[in-house]
Formats: sequence, C-alpha cells, structure tokens
Amino acid sequence: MREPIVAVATPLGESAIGVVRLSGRDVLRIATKFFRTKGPVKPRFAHYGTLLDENGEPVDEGILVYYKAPRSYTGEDMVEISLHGNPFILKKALEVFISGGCRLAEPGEFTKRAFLNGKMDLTQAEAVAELISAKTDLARKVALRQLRGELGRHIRPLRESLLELCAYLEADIEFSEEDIPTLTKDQVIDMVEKVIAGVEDLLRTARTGRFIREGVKLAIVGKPNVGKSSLFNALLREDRAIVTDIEGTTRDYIEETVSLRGVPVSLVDTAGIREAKDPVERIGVRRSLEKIEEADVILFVVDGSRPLTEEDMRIYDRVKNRNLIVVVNKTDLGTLIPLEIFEGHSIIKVSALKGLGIQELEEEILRKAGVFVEEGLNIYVSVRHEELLRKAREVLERFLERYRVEDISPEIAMLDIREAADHLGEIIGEVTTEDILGSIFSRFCIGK
Ligand SMILES: Nc1nc2c(ncn2[C@@H]2O[C@H](COP(=O)(O)OP(=O)(O)OP(=O)(O)O)[C@@H](O)[C@H]2O)c(=O)[nH]1
Ligand SMILES: [Mg+2]
Repeated sequence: MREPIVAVATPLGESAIGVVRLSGRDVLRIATKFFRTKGPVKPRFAHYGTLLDENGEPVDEGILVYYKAPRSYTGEDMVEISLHGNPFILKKALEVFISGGCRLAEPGEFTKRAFLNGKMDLTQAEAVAELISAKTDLARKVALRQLRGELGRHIRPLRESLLELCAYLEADIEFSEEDIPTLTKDQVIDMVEKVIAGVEDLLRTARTGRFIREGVKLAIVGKPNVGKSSLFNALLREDRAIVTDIEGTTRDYIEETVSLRGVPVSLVDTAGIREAKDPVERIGVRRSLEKIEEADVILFVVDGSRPLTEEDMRIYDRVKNRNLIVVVNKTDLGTLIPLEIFEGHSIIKVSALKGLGIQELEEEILRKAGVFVEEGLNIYVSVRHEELLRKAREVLERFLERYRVEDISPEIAMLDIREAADHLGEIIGEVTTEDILGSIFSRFCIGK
C-alpha cells in the first residue's frame, strides 16, 4: 500500500459537516491515535468519537468510518471522519494526522490511486472531476455515464480487436514456414475497417462532447442601438444588461451562461461596433472584437425596422465568413430591410422587446454550433479522447492505404496496428505515463 495521505474533502467554510479523508498504509492506526472511539473500529461501521490534538486536548466530536482494502474508493485502507464544518477544526485535524505520519494529498490523488489500483479506468477517473464540475443537468448525466464505464466499454473492444490482429501477425512471423491458419488480406482489411468505423462513431460525438463540457461561446454583435443587449436579456430571460435608446449604452462586453437543452451557452453581449470617439468606448469595442474572435457562433444583429447602413455592412463584412446567424430584430415595428443581402446565412426574425422568435433562435444556435443531443443520451468524448481517437484513425487509415496495394511484411504491419492500439489504450489508461496522469489529475480538487 502507498504512503498515507490526508485531505479535507469538503469545501473550507462554515457548514454542518466537514469530512477529512485518509488513505494508504497504516491509516487506521494513525486515525485512531487521535480520534478516539469507544470500542474497536470495525470496517464499514460508523463510530462516534472524539478528535484529540497532539496534547490530548479534545478538538471536536464526530463520526469515523473505516474502509478496509480493497473495498474502498482508492482500493487502499481508508478512513473518513465527519467533523463539524469549521475551517479551524478541519485544519487542526489535518495537522494532527500529518503529525501522525500522513502527507497532505495532492489534487486528485485519491482518484489517481483508485485508478492505479484498478478500481476504475482513466475515463472513469476523468468522469469523477466532470461530475463534480458539471454545470448543467445534461453535463451531469454524461459524466455519470462515463463514470459508470460506458466509454471504456466502447473503447476496449476496439483496442482488443487490434491486439488480436497483432497476435495473428505475430503468429505469421513466428510460424511463417508452417501451415497454420492465418488471416487473409481481406480479413485483415475487414478487421481494421471495423475498428476505424468504431473510432469514427466515437469521433462524431466529440463536438457535442466539447460543448457539453466547455459550453458554446456565442457573441452578439452589431452596430449601436440595434438591440443586442435586449436580445441578450431575452436569451437570458433576465434584465441583466442595461438597455436604453442611447447609442453606445454597452461600453464593455458582458458575459453570462444559459443552458440551451442542457448545453451551457456562454453569451457575450458586446459594445456596439463603431468608430468611437470616447476612449472608454474605444477600449470596449476592441475588447468586444476579441470576444468575437473566440466565439463558436456569432449572432449578427440588425434593426429590421430601419434601412441598413454602411456601418451594418462593415460589421457584416467582418463576420460574414464566420459561423453566423443573422438576427433581424425589432420585427414588431415591421421588416423594411432587404434580406437577400444575407443570402447563404441563416436569418432569424425576432423581437427582443416582445420576446418573439427567441425559441426559434435558440434552436438555430444549437444547430449552427453543431450540437446534436441524441434522445436516449449516449456518451460524448472529451478533447483528450478526441485527439487520441484521431491519432488512432490516422495510423489505421495510413496503414490500410498501403496494405491494400503493397505486400507489407507482418513486422511492419504490426508496428502500425500496435501504435493505433496504444492510442486507444491511452484513452482508458491501459497505456500511460506519469506525465499523462499528472496533467489529468492536477485539474482535480484536493480531497477527491
Ligand atoms: N420596438 C423594439 N424596440 C427594441 C427591440 N429591441 C430593442 N429595442 C430598443 O432599441 C433600443 C436599443 O436597445 P439595446 O438593447 O440597448 O441596443 P444595443 O444594440 O445593445 O445598443 P448599444 O449597447 O448601444 O450598442 C432600446 O430603446 C430598446 O428598447 C425590439 O425588438 N423592438
Ligand atoms: Mg447594448
């Protein structure tokens, strides 16, 4: 068992309960040296007791639960003590257990140990952090599925067929003189094609997966007074941004997140873009232009009740090659402008003031972003998974291209197949390095 670690697993603030966790060698002895219970501690029983400091003075009372290896979260001996949620008490508890031989846990170290001890694969470990940070109900559901091993169950068979292929190729090398059954060229191609198809199925979920985790970035742009802030408020369903009939009302961008069918969308209301004389507004316009650069989808807003101006067209020129929705606002006052100018783009007519067309706009935002949330809800891969899946696909496609037309020796073929299998193995953590683990677990909170 690894060295004993300790951490507070709950946020440091005033709360009914604060939990201290210990995991590793000897933790029961260390814990009970300072946390005194009446009788002997039995695994999986709740024991009432008193926490003492180094001088034997009582600090607090609480409940201790002992999880005996391997039946614990980390797979090691673990102790969890629930105390009163006061930062002083919890810090004191940390101090005494550290004096007893524990080391303060690194971020994610409990989960890292769970992974290293074979309690979960790497996608499940990642899902723990995602479940904790999920910002919408959909993100939570997706994380929970992954935590339950769903993604691993998709990746593993793909990797296994590649490894099986390797085994055949290996047999080819070793027994090439003998008459043993090997795969025909067509069978090899068929196996690799099936794996590529499986990889592609997963890759198709990547875009939505990224948006569910990180949100869609949406910028609302247009010249002053066309109703950007009104639209922002309508999408938020809250009077967040100031709206007036004075041009240049919004001087700095404002950012808020809404959930559209469970997908977090970060809305940015920008300063109306124009050649501003006011230095403050000028900075606002510059910052708004930066936000426009980062956006996944742009809402280009025009006032439909008045003729278009050069200012509108200058902004349109700037954004017309982006992922764009033209929003014709103020349609409650009638639509005067010619819409043909914007041909080729989605055009949605709304009235931000009256709340008309907003739902249609929301649908179009998701469509433009390329978010497809399937009914029945499947798995969605993350950016890390996507990168590795792409690498695997690339290696396999390159291999097939050559294999179809050339006689490739089984030794060379094996190199490619194994490389692809390793990329898939890295997703679930069957192939890994300290660096990979470090970059994943450093993003966790302490105590998890
Ligand atoms: N009739 C009507 N008026 C609207 C509508 N949307 C906005 N307005 C009005 O248009 C004016 C400007 O609205 P804002 O939302 O402040 O416009 P903006 O684009 O954010 O303006 P800046 O921040 O100055 O760039 C306000 O008087 C709004 O009430 C609409 O759909 N119909
Ligand atoms: Mg505004």
